[in-house]
Amino acid sequence: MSEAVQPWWRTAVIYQVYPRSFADSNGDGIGDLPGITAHLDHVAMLGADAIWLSPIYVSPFDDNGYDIADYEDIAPTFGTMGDFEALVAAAGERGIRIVMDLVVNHTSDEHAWFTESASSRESATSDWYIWRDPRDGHVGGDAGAEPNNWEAAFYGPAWTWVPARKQYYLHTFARKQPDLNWENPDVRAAVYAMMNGWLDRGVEGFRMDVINMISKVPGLPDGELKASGLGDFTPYVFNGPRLVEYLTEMRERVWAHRDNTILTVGETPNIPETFARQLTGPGPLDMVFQFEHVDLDRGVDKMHPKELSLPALKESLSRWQTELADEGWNSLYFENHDQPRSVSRWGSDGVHRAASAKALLTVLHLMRGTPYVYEGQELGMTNMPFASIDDLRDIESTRYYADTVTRRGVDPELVMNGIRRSSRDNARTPMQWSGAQNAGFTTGEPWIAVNPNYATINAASQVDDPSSVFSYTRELIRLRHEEPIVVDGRYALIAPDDPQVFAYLRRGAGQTWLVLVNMSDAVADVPADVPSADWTWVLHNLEARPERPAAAPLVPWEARVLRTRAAV
Ligand code: TEU
Ligand code: CA
Repeated sequence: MSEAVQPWWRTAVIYQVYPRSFADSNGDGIGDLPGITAHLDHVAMLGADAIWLSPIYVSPFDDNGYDIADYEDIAPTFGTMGDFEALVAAAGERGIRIVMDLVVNHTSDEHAWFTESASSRESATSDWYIWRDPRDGHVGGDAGAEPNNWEAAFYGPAWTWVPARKQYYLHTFARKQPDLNWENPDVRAAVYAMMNGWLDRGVEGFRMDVINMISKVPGLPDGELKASGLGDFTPYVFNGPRLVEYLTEMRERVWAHRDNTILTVGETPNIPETFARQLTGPGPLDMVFQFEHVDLDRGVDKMHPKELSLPALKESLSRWQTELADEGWNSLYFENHDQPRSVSRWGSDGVHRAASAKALLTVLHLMRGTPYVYEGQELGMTNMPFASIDDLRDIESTRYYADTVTRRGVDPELVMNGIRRSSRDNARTPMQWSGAQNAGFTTGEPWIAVNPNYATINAASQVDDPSSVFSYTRELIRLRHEEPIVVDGRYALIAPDDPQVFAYLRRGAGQTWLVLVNMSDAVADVPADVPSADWTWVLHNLEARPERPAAAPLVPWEARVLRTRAAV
C-alpha cells in the first residue's frame, strides 16, 4: 500500500518520553537529551516507531516545560540544539521518528511575546494575549473585580492583574501560563512559522497540548459556581467556534504541502466522540487524545477518585471504537505524564502486578487505533508512596494542597489521600533502569525521589526475561506490525455487562481474534456469549496454557488472545 493510503502512524506504536524523568547524563539530577540518546536502544528493542518528547524548550519550568519561554531553542537543563540534532539522527538510525510537544494554547509569562505585551497597551504584541478590563466600571482605574468568575485549572482565579496595562490577562492554567489570543492572525502566523522550523529540523509530528482550547466562546461568560466559590470555564474554553478553522489553516500553512507524512495528535479534554470524528476524519488532525475513559473514575473532582466501573470503561472505549471506525482514528492510551500509573489505578499493584500490567496492555493494544506507551508502563511501574506534600513537585498537586489545606482548612490527611491516588507526580518519578542507586537514573540527587520499588521493578531485570512486562509489551507491538487484523480488523465488544471480564472480537479478512481478559483479583468464568470455534493461541500472559482456552475459567488478571478461521 502506498503511504498516501496507509500513513506510517496507522501501524505505529508511539513511546512517550518525559525528558525530566527519563535519564540524566550529567549528574545534576534532571533527565536530559544526551540521556535519551544513550537509552534509544531500549525504545528500539521494544519496537516503538516514534518517540513523543514532552517539552524540551526554554522554560522556567513552573509546569515542567508546559510553560514555554522560547519556542526556538532547547532548555539548557536538557542540552543544546546540537544535542537535539544528535538525538534526531541517532533515533533515525534506529528507525525511530521524533514527535514534538506543541504547547500553543499558552506560553510562559517569561516569553518575550508576553513581557512585551504586558509592558503597555501600545506594545507590538499588545493584542497577542487575552487582555480584559476589570468588571463593572473600573476601566482604566484600580483592579476591581476579575473580568469573569472562572477558576484556573491549577486553582485560584483564571485572571491576573497587570498594573502597567491596568488590565487582567487570562490564564486557564497557572498564573505564569498566559493564554495566547488565537483570534489575532499575527499570533497564528508566528506559531506556524515556529512549527515549520521544527519540521525543517527533522521532526515528524506534533502532539498538540490542549489544542481544543485555542478557540474560546466570545464574551467569555461566567461559569457555573463550583465548591471552590469560582466558576467552571468548561463550556466556554473547549471546542470553541473557530477551532476547526484554526486547525485547518494550520494544516494548510504547516504540513499540507510537505512530501513526508507527519503525525498530528491533538490533546483534547472534554471532546465528544462525534466532534473527534469530525476533527480526525475529514478534518485537519490525524487523531486526538480523548479524556472520557480517564475521567470515568473521577469523583466530585480530580483529587477525589472513585472506583472504576468495568462495564462503564467497556462501554466508553467501545463506543469510541465504533464511532471512529469508518471515519476518523483513535489514539489509545492508559498512561501519560498527567495520569497516575495504570497498574495502581485500574490494575493490581501487589502480587498480581505483572499480570495486571500485561492484562491492561492487552486490552489497550489490540484495539483499533494508535497505541501510546508512556515511559515505565512497559515495565509495569507503579504509583509512588508519597509521604507528605514536601515529596511532590507538580504545580497541580502543590497548588491543590495550598487551595484546600492552607486556604480552606481541609484536613491535610484527606487531601494527601487524594494526592497519593491522583497526583500527576505518580507518573513523573524517575525511570527505573536498574537496581543500582537511584535506579540508574542519575548519579546525583534526583529532582523527585525514585520509587523505592526500583530494586524489583527495573528495565535491567526485564529486557532479557521472556516472561517480563517488557517482553510482553514488545510482543504486542510486534503483533501490530505483523498482523493486519490488529490495525484494520472490525471491533465488536462481547458481554458488555460482565463485571470482571473485558472481552472483544476483531474481525478481519479470513479470520477473527478473541481478546479475553480477566480484569479482577478473582477467578472469572468465560462469558456465555463468547462464540465457540476452533480457537488457537495468539498470546497469553501466564506460563500455563489451559486446554480449552475459550471455556476454562480465567485466573486473576489472565489475558488470552485467540484466533480462528471459522466464521463467528
Ligand atoms: O494537560 C491538560 C489537561 O487537561 C490535564 O490533563 C491536566 O494535566 C490537568 O490534569 C488538568 O486537571 C496538558 C499537559 O499534558 C499538562 O502536563 C499541562 O500541565 C497542561 O496541558 C498545561 O499545559
Ligand atoms: Ca541532567
